[in-house]
Amino acid sequence: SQTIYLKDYQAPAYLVDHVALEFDLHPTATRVRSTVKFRPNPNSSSSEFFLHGENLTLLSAYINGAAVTPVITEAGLSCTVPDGPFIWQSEVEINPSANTELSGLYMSNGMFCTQCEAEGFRRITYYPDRPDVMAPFDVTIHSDLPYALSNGEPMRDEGQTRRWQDPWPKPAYLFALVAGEFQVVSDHFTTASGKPVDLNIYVRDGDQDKCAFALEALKASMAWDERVYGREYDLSVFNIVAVDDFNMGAMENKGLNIFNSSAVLASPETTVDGNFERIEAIIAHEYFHNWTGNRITCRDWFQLCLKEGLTVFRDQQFSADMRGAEVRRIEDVAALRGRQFREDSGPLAHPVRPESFVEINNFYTATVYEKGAELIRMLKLLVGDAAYKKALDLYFARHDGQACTIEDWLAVFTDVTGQDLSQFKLWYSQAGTPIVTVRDHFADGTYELTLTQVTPPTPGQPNKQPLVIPVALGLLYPDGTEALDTQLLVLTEAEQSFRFSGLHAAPIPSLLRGFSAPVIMQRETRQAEHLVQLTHDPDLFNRFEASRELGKSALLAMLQTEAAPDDAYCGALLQVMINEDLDPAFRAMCCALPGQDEIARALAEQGQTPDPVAIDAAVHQLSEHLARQGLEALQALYHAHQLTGPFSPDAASCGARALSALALRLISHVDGGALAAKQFARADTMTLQLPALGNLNRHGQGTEAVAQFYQQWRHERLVIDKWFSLQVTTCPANKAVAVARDLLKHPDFNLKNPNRFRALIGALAMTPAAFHQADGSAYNLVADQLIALDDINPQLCARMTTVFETWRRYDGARQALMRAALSRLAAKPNLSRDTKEMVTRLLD
Ligand code: DPP
Ligand code: ZN
Repeated sequence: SQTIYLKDYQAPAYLVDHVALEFDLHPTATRVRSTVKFRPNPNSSSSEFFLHGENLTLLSAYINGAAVTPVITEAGLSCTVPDGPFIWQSEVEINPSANTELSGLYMSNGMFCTQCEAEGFRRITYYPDRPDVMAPFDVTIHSDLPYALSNGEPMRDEGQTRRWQDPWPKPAYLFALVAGEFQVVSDHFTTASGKPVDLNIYVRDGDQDKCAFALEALKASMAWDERVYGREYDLSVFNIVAVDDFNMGAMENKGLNIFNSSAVLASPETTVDGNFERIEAIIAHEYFHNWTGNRITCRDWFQLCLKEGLTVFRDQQFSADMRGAEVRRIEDVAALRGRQFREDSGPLAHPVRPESFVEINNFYTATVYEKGAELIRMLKLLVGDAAYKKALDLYFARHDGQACTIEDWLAVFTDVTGQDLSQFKLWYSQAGTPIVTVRDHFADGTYELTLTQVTPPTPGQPNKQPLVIPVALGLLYPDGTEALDTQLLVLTEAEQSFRFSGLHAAPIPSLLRGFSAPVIMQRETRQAEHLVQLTHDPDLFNRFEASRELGKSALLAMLQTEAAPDDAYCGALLQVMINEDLDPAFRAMCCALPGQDEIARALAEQGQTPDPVAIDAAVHQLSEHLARQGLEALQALYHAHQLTGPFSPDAASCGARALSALALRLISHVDGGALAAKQFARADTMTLQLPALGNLNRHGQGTEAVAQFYQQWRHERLVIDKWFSLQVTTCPANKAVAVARDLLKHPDFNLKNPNRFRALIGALAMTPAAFHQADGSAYNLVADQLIALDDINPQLCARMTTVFETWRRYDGARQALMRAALSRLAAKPNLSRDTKEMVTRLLD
């Protein structure tokens, strides 16, 4: 397989002024005719004409009306072309039914559907399938299906012929086509300048009642982007289609977003609160791409973070406005650490802007997305809100209609602020999570803080340079009063000291408030200080941090010295839990015990070898201890946060339910599931039903309820995904492989459906004590399934190999078992390019 390098970028030899596509849809033999107006690119010295194409049968080709015979390879075709502009025409045949990769044009439940990002358009027709070739598209679809959609504006409808015209130049990866039988749920939006927009969501029959929430989220997103970024929508229609078989969460195709049904369908009966939050965020994300991604796109795929980092940042801002900045920040950071820090500390670490790849689909990663968003957050913090706004206005004004680079992006900030961002730019090219070590000293009223930064080596990058690290700092006195309001320290050197004088006692530093930079802060654990912060820090994020640190040290002490569960920590948690001055959503997050993978990571960061089975036991022991210590308070808390009245997924209601769910989970450790059984019996929403079932199953009381749940929901595929996941994540860890083996034989298991595959295999692999059973049985089960999946869906298979990315953390025996499982996958005949790149990087 060929490695592609950023440094080798060359401008396209030909540009496209216009594309017309005509589809004769047929499940096994779709014909695609294209008419493309090419002209030589004045900024290219090459005159070589090459069109990407994969798995296409070329039926005919013409240049300026004359038949031609191109040279065809597996990757595309080349042809001699005239000097000057010319018209290319071709007809190809493709087989959507045979397309199990879910890239290009494929079938899902009888509907036609496309996914073109990153390089799927070349599986539809011959074309320069690269993001820096932008053109307006006209699409004609012949089909007897009731609906046939594409990008842009609907044109005249002539029975079985539907035409769409997209006036906005776009790269091929934003092309979309959908045809099928649908139910349509509609609404309207009027833009700030008064233009009406039709909003439609197309779903399978039976899902009409699950669209209202997404429509509200869409309208809120449209209004938010006008208000906060001054960005209006630019077509008269915005269509969303829900599809069951989809590799990603959703796709921002111009005017025709395609969503994994799990990322759009919502109802109180079938959806949990967390799903509502996720759906709102994904709707916003895809909508925001209309400006950051579509109107301004990426020059090449190395610049993926240009659109993804910025759009994630924008959806995070939106969610913060909708649901509370502090709790959203806590969740975003938890996700960043859980996925991106994990990635950054293993063999798959790569820069936010990678410099090489074999298969671009392998770089739709937490680093590109979540760390990419952190870089923008830091930039905003460093230049200030006013300059950020000016820079963004300049970005939109200067680059509308263009395919851009990170250099273009940073230039608008330099032009607006005059700041030299060359050191900041290292964040885009240097992989790994910086470790900032803290030393401090207090004497004569002066506090001295010394910060040292080191970024550990990552694959291909043995030596790192110091980065620009914004550190938001506050100081507290030991009685919890504020000694210093939040200040922004900017660390630019390997080591720097900062002094604060006029203090009347040694302060407690509240470092990295709001998580002002994506770094690991290391400071000798001081339990007394964390206890003060947990109850007094004005920065809620750092209260959460204090809770995390206390929880981690309690668990590490249990694991390393067989210490008893920490009463002081449990007592402090219970105080926070019942503190009515705090938002219930915050209390629920702050008081949940650290996740098991987080404990494993904390041990690894200290150079120790985690034992996931022992961690699982310690977490259970600590939960039970906490529950016994606070049983009465927990029961009171549980009952005080039962909501009456109709279900609403608003932030306050979700917060109350999260807090009562935390109480129930803890109580179940004492009552063995008695209260959970009551909740399960009366639950009329999924947010109540699912965790009740989880608690029952966790405590060995789930058999009947699991069966009953299946009977109740067997026709709701998204609920059945939950049913698969729950059984492997809540059974005793040493039974999970057996449970998964049984579920693999269940008639509803389906290797070809990515949601179902993730629901079972992904859930098993993301449950640490289950996945890391010492006999290696889970590694082998996952490897067997990946071997079976690779021929069907290489993208998903490659993505799923990341469950092995932490293998170096573990003991020699587990390492050997994981390597053996990966090597078996590596040795599979005809291993896909996608998976091959991943296993090579993993085993390197
Ligand atoms: N659909 C994916 C996203 O929105 C890729 N663009 O992030
Ligand atoms: Zn995106």
